[in-house]
Amino acid sequence: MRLALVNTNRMRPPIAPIGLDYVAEVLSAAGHVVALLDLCWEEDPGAAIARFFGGADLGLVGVTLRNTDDCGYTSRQSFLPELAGTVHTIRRCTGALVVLGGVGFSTMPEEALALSGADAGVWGEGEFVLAELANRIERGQEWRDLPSLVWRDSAGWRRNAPGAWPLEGLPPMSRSWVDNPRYFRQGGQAGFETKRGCPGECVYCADLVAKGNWTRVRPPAVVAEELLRLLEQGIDHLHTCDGEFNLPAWHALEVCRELVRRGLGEKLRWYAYCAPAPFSPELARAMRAAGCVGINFGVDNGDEGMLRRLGRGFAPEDILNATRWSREAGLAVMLDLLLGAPGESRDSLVRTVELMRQAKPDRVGVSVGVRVYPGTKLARRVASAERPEGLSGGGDASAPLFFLEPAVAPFAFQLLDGLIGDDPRFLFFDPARPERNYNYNANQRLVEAIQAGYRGAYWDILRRLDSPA
Ligand code: B12
Repeated sequence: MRLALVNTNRMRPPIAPIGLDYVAEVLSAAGHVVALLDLCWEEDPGAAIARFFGGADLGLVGVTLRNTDDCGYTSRQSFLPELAGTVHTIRRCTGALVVLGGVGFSTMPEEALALSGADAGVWGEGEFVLAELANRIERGQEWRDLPSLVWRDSAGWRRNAPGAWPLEGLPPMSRSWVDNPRYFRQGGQAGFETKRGCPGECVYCADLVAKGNWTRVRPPAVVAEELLRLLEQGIDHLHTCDGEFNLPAWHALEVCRELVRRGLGEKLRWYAYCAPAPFSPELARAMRAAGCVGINFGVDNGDEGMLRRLGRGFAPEDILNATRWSREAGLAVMLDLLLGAPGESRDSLVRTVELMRQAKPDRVGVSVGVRVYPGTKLARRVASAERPEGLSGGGDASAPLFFLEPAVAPFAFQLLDGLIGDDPRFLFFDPARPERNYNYNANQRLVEAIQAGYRGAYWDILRRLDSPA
């Protein structure tokens, strides 16, 4: 069957839609003819859609939504209205079935479908379901029973039970469906995935509701082959696209050993998201040997009680150790904070900034105000009758919902400013401070740095801009 895939993410700096790269590969391997429309590169998306779909005879259109919004308490840009506009324009140009997918979509499938008017969606990973959907449509068979499908009948929304597919079943990824070299030139990096799903229990986490809490790992040799395909395209700076690279740690070690065995450690420079535990000096050294140059630890908070309330499985001591071991191994370290969750207090904020200073990372990302996703423990908690205050936004699907602990809301920003002062290691998730902003949505400072030749993780590019070697 002939089908089309559409990328709707137009954020700058641009991040390649690796999900569509993978989905396209699998559809093609299943014998379908795939055309990809990447709206990231189009000045006039409406005209591009009309051009692309004009006269095309298609059986299916897949549309990806990576980000529902930019998740910034101070910026709050939603991409759902734009998605709705794109789906309406596609509908005017083709009668083919329109199916949504993507991690953003999977955080709130019913809302995204209702708002956009698409026919159905696929929750979680898309490769297997979309290929089977195309097969069934081609054969004129019923498809509404497919696993992971979200659809509507007269009784309302239906979410079919998720499927479980071992990733060994994926074909080798050529990474050729998306213009990865162009993304590299303008976005400074490419992504690669070594595993899916995260076993963590963080109360606020979107990954959990969008991908599930069961981990699926990819064979290390397959990961290495994929990195070679990117290297062949001149792409040597990468970022992991796993929830956390070191969960499970044994798999992270195996991937690193495979990259070393293939001599990729000297050819690549990559960055990873990691949890502060389980971590070890051995893993830090293995990652460095495999070409990793920086780790972003999502630590959230430096206060023991807050870490427990957030459902994090580590203690402040683990943050200190992970940072020290990484730096000793020659890795740059970013510690990412998520402040203002239920229970935050003046003391916990002070303790957190103190712990960050004690840890001595290269950069600290300060994000205040927590995005509340439907289906998370946090959503259940803040929506309960005892705790309605602290919420903002959420009036309709395109106004992202946030929580900021009312006990610190009146002074949190000012207190943090005072505690941090002009320490250049601290970045803020705040477009109103362009020189220290690590919200990557419409980040002009990064766009210009990448244009000037900087490559790598964005926090590390910001670090290098501030302290040129
Ligand atoms: C790695 C990562 C980053 C890296 C990207 C590195 C890179 N070079 O790719 C960096 C640090 C740059 C980054 C930045 C941002 N990120 Co980010 N990021 C992630 C992370 C961890 C992985 C994303 C990924 O690529 N996964 C791997 C691919 C293969 O999976 P996938 O895209 O989900 O695709 C699969 C399915 O969704 C599905 N699918 C995809 N498309 C389609 C289409 C159809 C039709 C179908 C049927 C299926 C389908 O099939 C695919 C294969 O199985 C996710 C969390 C997560 N675990 O997914 C957050 C995440 C996507 N990011 C998020 C956010 C908010 C951002 C930023 C907006 C933050 C900011 N304001 O700066 C920016 C946006 C950047 C941009 N230009 O888009 C949020 C989005 C939440 C939301 N509300 O939508 C997430 C979910 C994190 C979170 N928990 O909050 N990010």
